[in-house]
Amino acid sequence: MSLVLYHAPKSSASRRLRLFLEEKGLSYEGHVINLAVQEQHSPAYLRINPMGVVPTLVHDGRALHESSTICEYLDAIRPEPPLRPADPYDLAQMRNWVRYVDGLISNLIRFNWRHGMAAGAARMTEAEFEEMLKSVPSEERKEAWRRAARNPYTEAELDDSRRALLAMLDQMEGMIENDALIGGRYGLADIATAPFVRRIEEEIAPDAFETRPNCASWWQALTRRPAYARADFGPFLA
Ligand SMILES: N[C@@H](CCC(=O)N[C@@H](CS)C(=O)NCC(=O)O)C(=O)O
Repeated sequence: MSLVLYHAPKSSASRRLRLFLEEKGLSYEGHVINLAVQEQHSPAYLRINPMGVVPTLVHDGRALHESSTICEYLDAIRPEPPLRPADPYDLAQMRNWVRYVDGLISNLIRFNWRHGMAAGAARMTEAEFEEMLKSVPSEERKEAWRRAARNPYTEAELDDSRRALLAMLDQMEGMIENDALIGGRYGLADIATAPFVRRIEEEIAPDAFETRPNCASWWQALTRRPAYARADFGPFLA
């Protein structure tokens, strides 16, 4: 089978998919999309990912987008090792958890885009910036670009986002069983959450584990997995 991955090293959705691919033992041809120069908005890339975001996985010539959808697809075509719960209730819980985590992305963006993305956009003239925005497919992302490049998030807004991300850890603290989030078995819920936790521990709230022992143990177990090292999660700030 031919798998071609379009991704960015520091992107959380790309990290999720790389970790999933590694857990499955699937090899792929990787192409880095340079987000700092808006390669994700180029006409060629928009043809395979109309949302203008990474990652995209092309399987035997057919493009797939949305990292969690791609992970489920891979689990369906390569069932071993299973990374989705077999039990229908646990499967439903897993999907709702991943949906919740994905819904937190705007909070992560407030922290992440202050680095490479904002700096790249800050170098553009107003005319260049407005021209670039025309190729951003979603209104939400246009607004995120305007904020990161021209009107940086305030400390109060960053605090709100930090609180939202820590609330995720608080939920995890009550869910974790056997160092896994759903049904006591490692899988997509853990893999989907890992890139967010990586950013929390690295920059957003480095002391978060001190008061959350289950999360600390979960994170230690996850980061000791050989697939985690191969998926190459960082550092973000280098
Ligand atoms: N829900 C999407 C999110 C994809 C996404 O937001 N990707 C970010 C990097 S993590 C991106 O491409 N940002 C660039 C942009 O929005 O211009 C997924 O899971 O695939």
